[in-house]
Amino acid sequence: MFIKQRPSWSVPESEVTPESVYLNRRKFMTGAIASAAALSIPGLVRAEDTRPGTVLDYKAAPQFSTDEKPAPYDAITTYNNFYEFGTGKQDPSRYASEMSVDPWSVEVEGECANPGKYALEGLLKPHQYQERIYRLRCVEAWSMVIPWVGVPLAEVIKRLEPNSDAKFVYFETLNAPEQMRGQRSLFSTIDWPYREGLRMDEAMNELSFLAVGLYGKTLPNQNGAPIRLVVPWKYGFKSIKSIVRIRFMKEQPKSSWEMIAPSEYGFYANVNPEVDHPRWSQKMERRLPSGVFRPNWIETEKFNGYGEQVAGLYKGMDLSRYY
Ligand SMILES: Nc1nc2c(c(=O)[nH]1)N[C@H]1C(S)=C(S)[C@@H](COP(=O)(O)O)O[C@H]1N2
Ligand SMILES: [Mo]
Repeated sequence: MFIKQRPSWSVPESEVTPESVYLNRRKFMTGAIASAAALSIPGLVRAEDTRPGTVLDYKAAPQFSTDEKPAPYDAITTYNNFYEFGTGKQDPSRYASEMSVDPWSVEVEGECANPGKYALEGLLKPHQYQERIYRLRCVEAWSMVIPWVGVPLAEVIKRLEPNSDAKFVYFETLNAPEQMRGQRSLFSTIDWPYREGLRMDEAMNELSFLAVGLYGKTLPNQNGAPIRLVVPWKYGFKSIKSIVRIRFMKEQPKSSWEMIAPSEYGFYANVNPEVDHPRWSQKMERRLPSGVFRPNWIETEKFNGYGEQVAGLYKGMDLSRYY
């Protein structure tokens, strides 16, 4: 299911934002050239160098990337939802360093030919990393543009060889109360571990992505290190972080937010401005960091603007019923 033509939301490589152009070119600079560049643009280089994480080797995937300007690194890494570390937007950046992400393994189970415990490196090794600049639209009506690095979920799934009974893929986040203070909280509404799932054809869609990095380096813990899902046409809560389990299933799994409030957060959770959340409108969104104030709100697009790629998955389904 690969795109032959450039979709409407993509841009030629020459037009991507200055920062990602810079980050991509950086990979081809060596020795003297790099230090000359460092001298001429010290601010930019210094800002880049202070970012934690390991530099990743990746190819830009402009055919899967928006031309909208990515949010600054600081916004992406200090305004987060990761309830394992608390419900405040700053809690994950404060406390996610208490989680240990190396070594990391992922348990693969259920309806497939290759179950087992995979070291993260083994799961990812055969794949070439891509950079994809996606919009992320939270159900709370804020959004950001984020330059992810990772691999298409479909590529990883193919190697695990799901059988014909595998109709859904289920994911689980790390369950480690000693490392995750939100899991120790008496006020937590989530029945840990955090769980999510996709229908098999959604998981195999070319947009479904397993991210291991952002802005060219390994993911900060607060963004779901070392491996998290990104499904850009669905509300952000589907994009489960810090994955330790992948299970192929016959039956539709229950996701965490669906377990808490099925009338507010459904299994499908496709971004849809026509269907309001029971407690607020989904017509507009606050694109961060600039969109905080009402005059700067923007209109939310159906499927978060990715309808060309995914609308076909839902033919014949009444999307107002499958929130
Ligand atoms: N394990 C886990 N994954 C999670 C969450 C969470 O609380 N726990 N929050 C979700 C929500 S509501 C959103 S909007 C996105 C936010 O991703 P970001 O913080 O990297 O922007 O992560 C999703 N993945
Ligand atoms: Mo969210």
